[in-house]
Amino acid sequence: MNYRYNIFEINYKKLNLQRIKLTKIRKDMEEKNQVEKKVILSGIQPSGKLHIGHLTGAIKNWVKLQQEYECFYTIVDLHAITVKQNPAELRRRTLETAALFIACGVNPEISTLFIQSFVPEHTQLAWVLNCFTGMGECSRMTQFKDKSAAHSENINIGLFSYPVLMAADILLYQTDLVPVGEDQKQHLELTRNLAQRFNFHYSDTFKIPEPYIEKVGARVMSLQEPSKKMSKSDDNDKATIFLSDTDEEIKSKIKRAVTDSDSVVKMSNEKMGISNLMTLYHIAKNMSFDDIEKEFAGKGYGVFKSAVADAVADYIRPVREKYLDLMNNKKYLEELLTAGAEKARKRAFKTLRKVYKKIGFVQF
Ligand code: ATP
Ligand code: LTN
Repeated sequence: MNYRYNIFEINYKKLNLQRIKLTKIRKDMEEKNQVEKKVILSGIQPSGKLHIGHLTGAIKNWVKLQQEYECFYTIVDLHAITVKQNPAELRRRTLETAALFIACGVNPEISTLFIQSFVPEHTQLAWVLNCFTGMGECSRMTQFKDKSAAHSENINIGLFSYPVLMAADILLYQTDLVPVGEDQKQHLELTRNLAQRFNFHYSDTFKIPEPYIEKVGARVMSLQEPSKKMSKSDDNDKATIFLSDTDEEIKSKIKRAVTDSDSVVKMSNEKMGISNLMTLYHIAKNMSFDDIEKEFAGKGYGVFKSAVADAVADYIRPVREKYLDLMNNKKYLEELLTAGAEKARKRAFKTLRKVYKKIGFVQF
């Protein structure tokens, strides 16, 4: 009896030791995986209300990728001030933007959510990168040309070096992938060039990031001028479906969307208005373009627009409801943004320190 009891005790101890060993191995592996997870960074300016283009062009992909990658999503308020902003509105929109990220499915427990101006390393690295960027490079940027035409009274140096600050946002985190809409491709190209230039001068310092641009939804067009991209700063409210719009507002905007004098529902470069509505329907219903063409063959634009209006209203409704809920809990938002910035700073500081050392700044 005694003997049996002893054997059992020895085995138990052994088992326990093994369990401790296994837990340690599992923990080590988890940590290793964490370190090895590829990094994503992306951002949106709090310069206006977010619209359906932000969801389909950027945030939808952020949500899709957040399990597989280590993600940093930022509200780029420093970028927003390159055009005139009302201070109270900027403050409010910054929180609204954070709430909308979460309402669209960004999980703050998995992804790091932060406000750009909370992390001073962004402007610090931007300054260094400014000294490696040619005037010609910035003047070629389409967004600079468009924005300086739209804000001719305020063509400031911040607007000019906007893409350099964006490069700093990305390079600070040793980012692998940048999910953005089609219009940001050129800025990404400049980011890659700057990283390669710096690495060439001073040895490997920055990861060279890749853009991640989905084909469908990467460029949602204005409902009123379908040759222009849908924009939060459009003067015409009817051109844009905001994520905070009510069902009635969404339906009315879609029913009034500019189309053409034809009546055939078909994807075509000559039918930008209809193609844009088909893209929205495709996203909201997850239906192929062929099936959409078949469903509406011979039915005319009236029936089609009504179906798009209902589908998009159904698609946006849960986002709006979650957003309104979050806006009633500002303390929660503020806390998670503060925690996000702390985490972001740890990573950003490591890169900035390396950069400062390489360019010859005295280190203490
Ligand atoms: P603005 O309209 O004020 O000039 P913006 O909306 O282009 O600004 P951001 O708010 O910073 O600029 O854009 C954030 C992200 O949303 C970017 O990845 C951008 O490519 C994407 N995005 C913006 N508009 C659209 C759109 N119409 N279709 C698809 N993606 C878009
Ligand atoms: N310029 C971007 C916003 C932006 C961004 C970034 C996007 C600023 N910094 C870093 C991706 C990564 C725009 O969409 N207008």
